[in-house]
Amino acid sequence: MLARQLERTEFHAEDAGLSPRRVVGIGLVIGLITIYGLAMVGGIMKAAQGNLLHLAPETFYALLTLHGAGMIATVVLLTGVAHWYFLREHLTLRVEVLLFAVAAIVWGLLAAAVAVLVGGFAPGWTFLYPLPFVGATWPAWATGLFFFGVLFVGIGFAIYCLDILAGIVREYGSLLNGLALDTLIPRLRRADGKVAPPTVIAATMVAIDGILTVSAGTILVIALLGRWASPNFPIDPLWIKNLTYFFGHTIANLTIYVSAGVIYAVLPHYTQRPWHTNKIYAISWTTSLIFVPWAWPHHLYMDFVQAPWLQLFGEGSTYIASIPATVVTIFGALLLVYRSPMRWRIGSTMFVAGLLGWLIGGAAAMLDATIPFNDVLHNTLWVPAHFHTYLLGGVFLFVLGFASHFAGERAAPGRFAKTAEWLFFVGLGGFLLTFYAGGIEGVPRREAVQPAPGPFLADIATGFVVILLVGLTGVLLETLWRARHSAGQGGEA
Ligand code: HEM
Ligand SMILES: [Cu+2]
Repeated sequence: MLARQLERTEFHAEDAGLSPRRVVGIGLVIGLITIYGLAMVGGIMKAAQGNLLHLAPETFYALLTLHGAGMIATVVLLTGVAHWYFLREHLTLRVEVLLFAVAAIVWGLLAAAVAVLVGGFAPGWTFLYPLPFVGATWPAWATGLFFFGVLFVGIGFAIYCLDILAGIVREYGSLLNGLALDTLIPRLRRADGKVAPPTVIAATMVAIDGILTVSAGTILVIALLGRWASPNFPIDPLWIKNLTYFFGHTIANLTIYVSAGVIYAVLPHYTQRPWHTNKIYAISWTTSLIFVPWAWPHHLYMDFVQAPWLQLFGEGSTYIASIPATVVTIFGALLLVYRSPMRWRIGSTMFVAGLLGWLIGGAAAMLDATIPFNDVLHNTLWVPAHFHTYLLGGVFLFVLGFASHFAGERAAPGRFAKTAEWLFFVGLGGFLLTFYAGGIEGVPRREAVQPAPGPFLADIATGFVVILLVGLTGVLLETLWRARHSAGQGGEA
């Protein structure tokens, strides 16, 4: 009786006109607008590091904090909704849950934006203890609000992950089957012979590691909120630095694995060939599942008080976590594209270019995670160089590719779209190269005022950012135009 009554009063998003496609569209539009704004903030930072613009250092560090935290939360949102869109073909997922997750992340983003833009919160996106508290140029409320924002983003992502895990168990019987381990262990095989496709394998890995990451993030934020409420709250700096990077490294890293799930689902639309599961996917993704949460110590190589075994374990885990999944995805994609009747659209070009960004950025990351190289590259511009390669030049391209697909991009791009795409890629490549050049020259990262040749390189970078933004504007306009002209029809390539 009560259950029935509850059911009647329960909120159904569909009744409010919020179809799954609509909610995905809302997440996509909010995310793309946010990224566009934060990319402009990135350009302003480069201009300020060069000679083109003057910013007070407090303002620079506040923008740096906003850009970093905002970008990470936004790509979690964007890759999340994109993957969810395809996962619904295999799992029963509730649109209400997605809506709630999107709302939580957006609230978190808004809280962080107020903390930074109004309050002036500026310790960098990793808010490494004791930076948020010592020598702060901002009021205490901004610190608290920012942490609540992080908590909200975490809650949104955790809810998203939990609904996916429940969906996988309902559909495939267990999480082991979600990883397609039944291809290896006959005992797990289902009577109906159903095996999880690669996009579901990726979802299983991401959702399990996602819950783990958010749990660590929650402990971290509660500890920091404790310190915020009472200055005598005991915090061990080494413990919290480990926790900070367990959370920060892993959540940023997971966006690549979510993207892989999107690639598995979307590329077959362009190549007109299915992407099948086999034992190699089960092994690679289970390996990533186990080792991704152990890669964070590569952020602590400089901390001589850290246990040496953990340093070596972190180095090994970094390789083991990333190589297998990257290799199977890139090989799989090449096999799918090779000699296929590939339809070259903005969407498919973005996906193929994004794979290249993933590969190059991943290799540059691996170099930095190798102890003798880290001795030289640690906290130089090499670090933002490599992660912008696979986040901006990888994950973001997958998001743009998804947006084109979602908009229903049927015909080949015209002159306008092709020009926009070229400008975007030229700007992107030039921007990234100046970052790497700064790294090789040993210019430190996270500095409002850099030693030479930092400012010179920043001026060149700013020019490339302008080109990138002009191209991006064109690509987004084209996508919008396509969406208007195929309104109401599914997102077929
Ligand atoms: C046109 C696009 C972009 C531009 C111009 C840009 C520019 C910048 C600049 C200048 C910095 C500071 C580097 C330093 O000196 O330490 C930075 C940091 C950062 N960016 Fe971007 N970026 C862009 C896109 C992205 C994207 C797409 C992401 C993630 C998805 C991202 C994530 C970050 C992060 C996490 C940091 C580090 C913040 C910190 O150190 O606390 N950026 N970016
Ligand atoms: Cu890392």
